[in-house]
Amino acid sequence: MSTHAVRPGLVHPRDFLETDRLLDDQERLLRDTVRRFVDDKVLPNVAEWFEAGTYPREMAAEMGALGLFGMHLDGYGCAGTSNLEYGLACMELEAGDSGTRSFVSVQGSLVMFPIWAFGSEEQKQEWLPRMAAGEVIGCFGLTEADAGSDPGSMRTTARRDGDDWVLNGSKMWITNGNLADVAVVWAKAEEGIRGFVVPTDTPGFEAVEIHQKLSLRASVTSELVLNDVRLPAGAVLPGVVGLKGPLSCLNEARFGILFGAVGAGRACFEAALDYAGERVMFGKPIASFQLIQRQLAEMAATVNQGTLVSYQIGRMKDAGDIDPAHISMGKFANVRGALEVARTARSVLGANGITLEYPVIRHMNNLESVYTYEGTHEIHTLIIGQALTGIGAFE
Ligand code: TGC
Ligand code: FAD
Repeated sequence: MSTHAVRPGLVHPRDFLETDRLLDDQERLLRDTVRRFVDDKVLPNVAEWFEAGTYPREMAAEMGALGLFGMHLDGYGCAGTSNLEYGLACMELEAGDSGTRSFVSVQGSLVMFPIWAFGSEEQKQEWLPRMAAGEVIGCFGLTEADAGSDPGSMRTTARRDGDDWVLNGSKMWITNGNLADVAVVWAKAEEGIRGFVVPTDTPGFEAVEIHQKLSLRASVTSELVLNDVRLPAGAVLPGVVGLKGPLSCLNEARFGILFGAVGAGRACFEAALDYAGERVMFGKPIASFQLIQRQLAEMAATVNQGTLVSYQIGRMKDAGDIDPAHISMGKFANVRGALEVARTARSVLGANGITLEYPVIRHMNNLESVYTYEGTHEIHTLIIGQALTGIGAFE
């Protein structure tokens, strides 16, 4: 029996499909707490950081106090939230700026996660509680100048010398490299790729900041140079050998990114919606023109679709029922969608769309990096293609 419940006037423009209803009270509380943090601590300052090309180290303690680092891990000072809650936090952080979400992704998913999953008890005790608190900052060195999409072709080596390990090589495009106290570095040993926990004050380790970026400017990016970096036997992550080590970390970070991108897209859509209502041209708000309404409708649909995709992938990960290709599908669809939304919103804002007074071009430029890092759009296309056909087309 039909309930005849379809009535006009029920739409909330900022949550068209009532995705809020899909969350429980605890999830909404966490999301709202992170949203307030972003409103208070990120949004008032981020244009300045972006223009200066810096990220303040003090933010680490603030985010640590909020329990944002390694938040979906258990024990060792970590908050032990669900995966969906971690995703919701990323969504809010990236609605502020991709650089802030990146900071949290790298710290929690790329540095704490491998220590938590593959580290010795000593490594966990030594690093995780201080990283969770934001007292110690980490970075993750996988990519090299000539080994980006194909990290298996890395040239950085790890050689045994008695009980010690000696690392040589370099890593490129490393988020937080110059801020980090510790680096998880992946290197080729005789038995295969191994992960090493490297204090950044170890002799032979150098971080060189990369300048002149026009994307992710409110985030520090560096080259790491490893010149005969001598480490004790206890520096190697004992629990994993091979490329699956770093790739498992990427699953965690890509999961956060597929939520985060929706946050950035949502911020752009909301800026465009507000602007269209206020901006008067030809004697009317531009929101009254059909072409602008079409752009708003496209953006709203993309943001709502992305939110639904995120929540579904979050629930799948919490159920322990997820393949890396599911995460790739989310990253592929949501980052592409967010970039389309950002470019559309930029156009709705006209000339105002190119300044840092509004968040839109900052998000748009950031999303160009998000499209490339953590597996380029093309690499995720191929991961999905392989899952669909059973045929790998990477080479
Ligand atoms: P392939 O032969 O397919 O696999 C090698 C081994 O790894 C296993 N594996 C995975 N394990 C866990 N999670 C995954 N997602 C996995 N994908 C593959 C696989 O089963 C195999 O295990 P085993 O036991 O048989 O040895 O590897 P391939 O060399 O053909 O590469 C596949 C490819 C291209 C998909 C992979 O290399 C890739 O994902 N490339 C993209 C590299 C990338 O994403 N780099 C990101 C660097 S970090 C970063 O960008 C941080 S940005 C800052 C921020 O997050 O904000
Ligand atoms: P390439 O691999 O050279 O790709 C160039 C182009 O070729 C892309 O369009 C790509 O999709 C395409 N391509 C490559 N292979 C194929 C193929 N088989 N089929 C079809 N097309 C293909 N890395 C880290 O390890 N740690 C970090 O903290 C980190 N932070 C980053 C921060 C920023 C701001 C940026 C921009 C990057 C960061 N990266 C980091 C590096 C990032 O992961 C790499 O840039 C990314 O994996 C792509 O590698 P690449 O830039 O060498 O591009």
